[in-house]
Amino acid sequence: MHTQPAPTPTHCPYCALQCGMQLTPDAAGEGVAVTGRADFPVNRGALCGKGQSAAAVLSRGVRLTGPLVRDPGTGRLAPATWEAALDAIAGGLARTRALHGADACGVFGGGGLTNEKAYALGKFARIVLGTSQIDYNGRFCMSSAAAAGQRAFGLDRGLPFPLEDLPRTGCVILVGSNLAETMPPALRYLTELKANGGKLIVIDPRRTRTAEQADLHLAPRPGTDLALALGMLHLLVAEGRTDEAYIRERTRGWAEARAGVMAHWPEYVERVTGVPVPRLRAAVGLFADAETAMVLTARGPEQQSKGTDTVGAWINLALATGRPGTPLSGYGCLTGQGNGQGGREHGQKADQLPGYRKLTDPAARAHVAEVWGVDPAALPGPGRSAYELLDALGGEIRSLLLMGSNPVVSAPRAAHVEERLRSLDFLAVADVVLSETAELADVVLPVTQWAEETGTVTNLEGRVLLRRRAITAPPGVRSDLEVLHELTARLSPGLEKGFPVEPEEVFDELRRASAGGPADYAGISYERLAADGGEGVFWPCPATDGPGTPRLFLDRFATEDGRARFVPVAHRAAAEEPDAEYPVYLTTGRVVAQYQSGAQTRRVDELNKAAPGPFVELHPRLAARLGVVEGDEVAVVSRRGRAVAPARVVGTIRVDTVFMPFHWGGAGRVNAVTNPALDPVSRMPEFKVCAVRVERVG
Ligand SMILES: Nc1nc2c(c(=O)[nH]1)N[C@H]1C(S)=C(S)[C@@H](COP(=O)(O)OP(=O)(O)OC[C@H]3O[C@@H](n4cnc5c(=O)[nH]c(N)nc54)[C@H](O)[C@@H]3O)O[C@H]1N2
Ligand SMILES: Nc1nc2c(c(=O)[nH]1)N[C@H]1C(S)=C(S)[C@@H](COP(=O)(O)OP(=O)(O)OC[C@H]3O[C@@H](n4cnc5c(=O)[nH]c(N)nc54)[C@H](O)[C@@H]3O)O[C@H]1N2
Ligand code: SF4
Ligand SMILES: [Mo]
Repeated sequence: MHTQPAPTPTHCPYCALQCGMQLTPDAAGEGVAVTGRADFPVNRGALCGKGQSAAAVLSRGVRLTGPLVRDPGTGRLAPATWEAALDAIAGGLARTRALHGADACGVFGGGGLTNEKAYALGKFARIVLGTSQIDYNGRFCMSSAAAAGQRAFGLDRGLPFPLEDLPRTGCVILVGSNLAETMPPALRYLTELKANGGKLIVIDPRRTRTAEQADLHLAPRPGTDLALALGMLHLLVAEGRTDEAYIRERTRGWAEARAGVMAHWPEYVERVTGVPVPRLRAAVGLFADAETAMVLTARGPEQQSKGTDTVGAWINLALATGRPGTPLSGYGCLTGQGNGQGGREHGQKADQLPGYRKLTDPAARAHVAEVWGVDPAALPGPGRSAYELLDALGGEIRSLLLMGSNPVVSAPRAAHVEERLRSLDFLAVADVVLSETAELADVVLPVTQWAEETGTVTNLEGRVLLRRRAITAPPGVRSDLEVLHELTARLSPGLEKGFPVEPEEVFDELRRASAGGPADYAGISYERLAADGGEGVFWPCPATDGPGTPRLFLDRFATEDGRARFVPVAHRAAAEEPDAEYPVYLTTGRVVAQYQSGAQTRRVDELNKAAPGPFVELHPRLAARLGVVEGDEVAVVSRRGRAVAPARVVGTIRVDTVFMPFHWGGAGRVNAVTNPALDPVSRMPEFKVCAVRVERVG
């Protein structure tokens, strides 16, 4: 087997920080040693335990090494050849299309896929299958922040500034981010902020490891961030601390937004959020006193059925104090998945074409159709959002191709989603491991992993990075790009030339497709990414001889008139509030040692040792009321289902709230309980708040 002798600089397979790492192949050429790359500015050599142990998933014991096809006799998945597996998928999709029409074929992608894969997957859905029914797990992730950013600034890029700006600002409000556990190397930026005299405010119903770093921690009821932001804005107005010159010169819509906060008296906001008035005032003081300041949101305020308006309210607060588009200040969203940013720009989203273009925009359709060599009229329109697509499986959607997600564990109302997946005529899953979702498939394709393939990803700062192949994949494994090429050759012979298997060729086409769009990659080439010292290039970057754009909006916003928009928003209750039958709030999230649905990290011994299984975090007073002590098995029950896990009794959570991580399937699957109520704009499900009953088991 051929291996590259020298260490290869690349990036982590997991979260959106995309820490730089160095891979050194072992003697057998089957594994790699991982070390942090000190020359990469985002992590400067630091890695969390997941990144450190990522190579374990490359080993043969835990990964898929050959295709599997369900045997009609035994009903079990059995080894098959690639030819047989690809023929079966092409046959399944073609049958569905012939019987029920193109829109009966669904495609589901992921924010972990490289830009090249996300691009090819969207193109495959639209021009090979001809279906409008494609969406991806990023809908569950940052779609509310993306929608709010579009509305306010005319553009969505997670952070409009590099992380290196963070320690030099005066005050950071971190809304619903537990980055000490979800992006550990980024904690350094907060430590440096404080060392420089900057203030940190953390807003989270739990006193997390991140909140422990804060100068001020506010612990609102889950789902009430919108009222909290309006309450802070009310106080700013009342105290005359808004930036009127900035508002006049750089924004529109202030009068209406201002009128909307007048009813949000501090005492009212205290009643809604549970945050005492003096603490609300203290937060306003810290934020308004700071010369420069940032508001950063993550999944806490975003994964709500009003996530778009909630982020809108935080953006309004930032705008009213003159922050966005000024140095060392602004609003940003901490994107989550490895390619959460790029994954939302290049066409695997239901309403979108590459370059962050809109599928409904005739000029965008014409541009992309020309690059793809098809008639613009042949491009389907927008399809269903992720949860709606999963909910339609077995109904209007009869066959599904899934690449890069494990919705049996990660989708809201997961037992229902699992039942929908089982009711399909045909399910194909491409994955690196046999995930809970792959277990349900008719055909499973084993694909190459990060260390075995080259591709680009765009991190949470909008920094486009080159991930390089360091080792050769095992023989039975092929890349996602090869899968799409082979399926195209079977479904639409001739079109496969438009689906090259070389990532660089795909990227060069992506550059042309994105040229002139909001997320313009035209000036970014593999050559440039390899030669730039590995620091990456920030989009938009229209010209090969021009720089990228680390800082957005300094001169103007991306709206037609260059001004940001205040959007008037009003607080509303969560889709499901506690009542006599279901008296407690459930919120959900992550722990440091597991990643997402756990499909990859639950296969790594040292991570399992650190985080062996699910748990229910509850306050000692709630525990006492329920007669529960540490370690007791408790059931968390909602109108949709139940999850059972041991109790963790902690003083760091609100008395009215329990918390569960979502990394496990089986009896402890918290998504059996969560509410699929959707945000009307972003179609984001309400992962962060629903009403439950907690019971001692046995
Ligand atoms: N270890 C680890 N790291 C990861 C991931 C992982 O699975 N594991 N996933 C990656 C991905 S894809 C993502 S999206 C990011 C997510 O990163 P984060 O957003 O930091 O992660 P979460 O734990 O989902 O949520 C953050 C916090 O929101 C709080 N919260 C709950 N409800 C509310 C609410 O109503 N309001 C507010 N203000 N806060 C609330 C929770 O208590 C939690 O501490 O992490 C990335 N990094
Ligand atoms: N209750 C609750 N539920 C949540 C959340 C929450 O906070 N609370 N957060 C939501 C969020 S933010 C997210 S992002 C989702 C994530 O949830 P999922 O979409 O399930 O994400 P992963 O577990 O990362 O699944 C990725 C799958 O793709 C595989 N894979 C990895 N790389 C590749 C590749 O290159 N090609 C292919 N073909 N497969 C690959 C992995 O092995 C894994 O099986 O979960 C959401 N669900
Ligand atoms: S913080 Fe994220 S990118 Fe960095 S090593 Fe950990 S999982 Fe990988
Ligand atoms: Mo995410």
